[in-house]
Amino acid sequence: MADRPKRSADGAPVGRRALLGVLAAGAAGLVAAPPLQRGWENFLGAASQVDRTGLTGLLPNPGGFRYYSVVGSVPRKDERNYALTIGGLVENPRTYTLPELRALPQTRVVGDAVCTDGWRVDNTPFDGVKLADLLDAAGVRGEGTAVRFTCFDGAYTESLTLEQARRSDVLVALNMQDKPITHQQGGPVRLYVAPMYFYKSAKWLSGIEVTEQVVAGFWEERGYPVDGWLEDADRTDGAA
Ligand SMILES: Nc1nc2c(c(=O)[nH]1)N[C@H]1C(S)=C(S)[C@@H](COP(=O)(O)O)O[C@H]1N2
Ligand SMILES: [Mo]
Repeated sequence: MADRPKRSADGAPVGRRALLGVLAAGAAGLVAAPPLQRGWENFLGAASQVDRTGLTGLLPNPGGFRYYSVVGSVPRKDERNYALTIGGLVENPRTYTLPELRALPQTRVVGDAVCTDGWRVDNTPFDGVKLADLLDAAGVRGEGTAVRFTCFDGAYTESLTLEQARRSDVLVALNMQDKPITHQQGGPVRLYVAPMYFYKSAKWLSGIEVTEQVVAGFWEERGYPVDGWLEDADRTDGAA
């Protein structure tokens, strides 16, 4: 992924160098006095407010993950207001609440989270509903060949071919590391596409739409491959 484009600044008011200094100072303070998780999230939120480029991905985060968002602030959703809509080229479009998703059969997938920026967190357990199960329940129509994902951050999108989406290691994930996925990590519901780079695993998932062809996602419009396979991935889904 050496030819990956730099995330371009879209009007960030602070120079990258100046911002890095501010962030480094903040990070140094955090080493001395680790804040409550909530405080850390607020700090990250404030950082991504001034920088919409994903630069906050450089910040270390508990557990080895980096916080990524392409927007400054993302609304919080929980069992009271979360909804996942499945539509497009399906026989039975519907909306699932969080309790409804939790009541469906849960599958565990243990895989790696690998960002194109060079960090990775190996052997991470995710639990949730197989995307294949939701697609089967919705009844994909004959014209459907791909799936488009939308997010309640209002900006991020992703996509998979229908064949990729039906793999046994692609989850609509509710838990990560045996805990409900936090807001910061894309909760209450994110996608987990185990065999691909982590940019495919859309956070804050709110929409699943079956489409006639692949629609390039947020980073894909900016040069990333739609087929974001990890080098060691089994592209034939041998587990299915
Ligand atoms: N909605 C949304 N999903 C997203 C992203 C994002 O910016 N917005 N970034 C992607 C990228 S590039 C990575 S590496 C992971 C980061 O997940 P994390 O913030 O839980 O570490 O989320 C992916 N999904
Ligand atoms: Mo990433």
